[in-house]
Amino acid sequence: MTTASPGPRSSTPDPRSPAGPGKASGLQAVSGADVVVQSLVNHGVDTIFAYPGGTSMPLHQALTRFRGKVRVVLPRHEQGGGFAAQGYARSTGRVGVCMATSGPGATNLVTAIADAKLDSIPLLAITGQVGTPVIGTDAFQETPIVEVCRSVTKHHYLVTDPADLARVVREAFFIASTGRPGPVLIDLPKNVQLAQIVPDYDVPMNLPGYSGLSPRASEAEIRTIAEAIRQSKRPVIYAGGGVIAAGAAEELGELVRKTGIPVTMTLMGLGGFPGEDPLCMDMLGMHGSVYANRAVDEADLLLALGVRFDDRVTGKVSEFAKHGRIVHVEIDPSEINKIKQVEIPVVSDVKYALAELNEIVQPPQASLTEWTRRIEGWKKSDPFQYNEDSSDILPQHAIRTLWRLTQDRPAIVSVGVGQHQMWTAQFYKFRRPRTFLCSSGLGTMGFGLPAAIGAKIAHPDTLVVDIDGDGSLLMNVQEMATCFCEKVPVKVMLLNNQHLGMVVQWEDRFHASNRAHTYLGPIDDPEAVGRGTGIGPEQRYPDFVAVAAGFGWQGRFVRQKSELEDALREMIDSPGPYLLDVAVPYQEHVLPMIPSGMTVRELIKR
Ligand SMILES: Cc1ncc(C[n+]2csc(CCOP(=O)(O)OP(=O)(O)O)c2C)c(N)n1
Ligand SMILES: [Mg+2]
Repeated sequence: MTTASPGPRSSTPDPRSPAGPGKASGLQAVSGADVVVQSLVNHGVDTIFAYPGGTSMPLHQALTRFRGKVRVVLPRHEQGGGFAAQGYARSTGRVGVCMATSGPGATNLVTAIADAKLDSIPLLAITGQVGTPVIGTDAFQETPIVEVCRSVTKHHYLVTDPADLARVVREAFFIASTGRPGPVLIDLPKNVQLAQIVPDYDVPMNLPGYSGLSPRASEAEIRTIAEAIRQSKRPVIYAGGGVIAAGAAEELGELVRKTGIPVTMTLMGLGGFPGEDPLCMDMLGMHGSVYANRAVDEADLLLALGVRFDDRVTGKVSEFAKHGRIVHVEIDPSEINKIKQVEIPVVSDVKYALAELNEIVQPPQASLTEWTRRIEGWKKSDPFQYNEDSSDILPQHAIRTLWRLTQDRPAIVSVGVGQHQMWTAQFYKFRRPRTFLCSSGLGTMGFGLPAAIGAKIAHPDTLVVDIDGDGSLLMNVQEMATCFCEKVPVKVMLLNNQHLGMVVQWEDRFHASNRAHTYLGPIDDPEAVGRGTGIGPEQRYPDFVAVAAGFGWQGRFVRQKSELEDALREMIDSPGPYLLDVAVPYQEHVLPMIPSGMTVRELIKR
């Protein structure tokens, strides 16, 4: 990745004088589109996921002049491009960049933008727009995408003056990546892209009201946290995505080493603390562990680090962690007391706060032995479990096996949304930050495959596996073409239960198993109304291995437990993209479960 650039490749002498940030350009005029692409290069962008159309053609034409500097990946649907950019961003921490044309191209990006907003992912979305003279006339392929996305972006621009382009791109990177990260949209009318201007890449930003500086806990606040820890007898750390976004996993580990406080993580926090550490209590919340939920309930001190008290974590808010004091360290002041009133709110970059805390923190005065022994007891009596003797391949078993085979090598795992996602969170033990890519806040089916593409492009030497569901995979199945054509050898372990399993689980629990459009096979199959007697090989639909083959992938179907490990090894060792279609029963439920809005006392174990 370079920031200073020797300029676009061209056979004729190039009139431009490209500049890195801080360098002035020459006086030659270039197109607005070239200014945008040069600005991307100046900000270190090496990959962009972009699908062309009428109003973004000048940008694509400009991109061809930067071959060798910026890889342009052509997704097969803009949503796929948006999620691939997210996979790039989530696995690296850098800004992911996607681009689409106006109208349908732009609206196809909306879900990925909203998803990035809820999970605080640094994303730059660039859209073409109709020319400024016709904006507001319902011109061909016009949608007011800034208006559409206003409430799902961290910031957004409609650029009407080409002279603003370099500044806007600079601000967009700054806003997306500083403070609490998030998505920024830049909408670019075609005439602005075509305008000839003399660029100034050194132009200052103009962001009144946004410093981008991360707030820092005061000394007094750090002392208050240290004192709260010293006085606690039953402390628990509740760590979220903010720990990963801040790059604070090491500081968190040090805090735990110094104090012996057990840790539970949110879905976004997984990987922030090693899953196999004896003090790790895994995930908390609706499908979190019994031991984490009990520990939070009984804690006399909850250290909430980079979290937002999501309802999937808290259940009934008034009952959540009500027996103790709560410290909330959070970079975004708007999260403080938003859901849960806390005794010790600290607006701070988590990494800074933990580093300062580690300087002075002491272990709790009273020994934690009894507390950790109780937690050990809960772990023993109620671990995440499944029927290991089942003759079927249970999804939990498949995930455990994949984890066993990949645990000693760097690996990145993405997921779709549903039961397979929750089981992955429960049974794959993540060791490092940015190795679990999961649409958590928005819960978007179809995330897994494109996110894996972005991660694999950013980490070509790392094994990247999408653990997906059959419903979720179909939502962006077209991205298999991207993998093949763009030479991105991701692996898909498909936990294929022929159902929208998570919805089936809720039907079973709350609607007397009445099947309401949750079977993914033909409607005349008795399974569609819940009256089947099992799903034989001939009933399975679609034939995912054939679909994969059609896209040029290798693939294999497994239903025998004895075959699974061999098939997984084949998948891992295969050179190209590979889909392993694993037949799993749909009758399994993700447990434990705290039903929506309830408490640990209503926790369902089986
Ligand atoms: C885009 C989108 N539409 C609908 C939903 C609601 N939903 C949540 S989980 C789920 C079922 C997912 O099925 P599948 O991908 O097969 O995973 P499984 O639960 O079977 O493991 C549905 C429909 C969603 N999360 N996202
Ligand atoms: Mg399914």
